[in-house]
Amino acid sequence: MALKHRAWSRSVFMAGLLAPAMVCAATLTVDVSDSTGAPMPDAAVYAEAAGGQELPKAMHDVEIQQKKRQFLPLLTVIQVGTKISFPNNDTVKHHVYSFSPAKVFDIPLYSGKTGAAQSFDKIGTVVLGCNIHDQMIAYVQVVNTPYFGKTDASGKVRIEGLPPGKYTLKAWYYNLPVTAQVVEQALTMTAADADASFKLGVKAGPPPVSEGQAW
Ligand SMILES: [Cu+2]
Repeated sequence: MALKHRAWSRSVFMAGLLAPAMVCAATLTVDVSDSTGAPMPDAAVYAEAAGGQELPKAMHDVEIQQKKRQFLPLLTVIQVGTKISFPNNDTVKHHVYSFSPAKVFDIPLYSGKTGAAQSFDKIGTVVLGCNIHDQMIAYVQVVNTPYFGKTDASGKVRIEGLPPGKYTLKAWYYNLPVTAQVVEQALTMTAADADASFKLGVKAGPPPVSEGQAW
């Protein structure tokens, strides 16, 4: 009797745990293309709350490496409040900095794993540079939602676990004009998976070298 009772409570407990994820969260697949219709990799895509709903915090520490005198990856999307560290895998030293209003910081010349973690507490775009190597550039898009991703080589991104509700779906790309770098559309999620697409007004391509780092 005791055993049977325990099994029953356990299954009720498990159903309670599983139900919200199975019933209420859906996957959004977003396709981003450039002005010629070609797939656009390395675009940030994120869904912000538009119905006044509280979104969860799902922050994990992140790394931006330096390898062969490049930052890896080129684009990092994070939820506001996330920490990023900057391990240096090269034999040369790097001096990582940003002058962007969303995060001004400076890690003077260092080698090895000592690129101290920085906390990104403001929403916006952070452009990273290296004081020694002008060709080094990377972007951090700091967003106010846990529902984000970046497009792969085929211009696609899947955002999982979106609860039903109203959102503003945004796309950001480094080569869009600075004053219009975020493109947005309204999004209503139900319990069903959904698709969306963006066509951005520039051609997909590598970021500008050096002069793009000054802001
Ligand atoms: Cu460097």
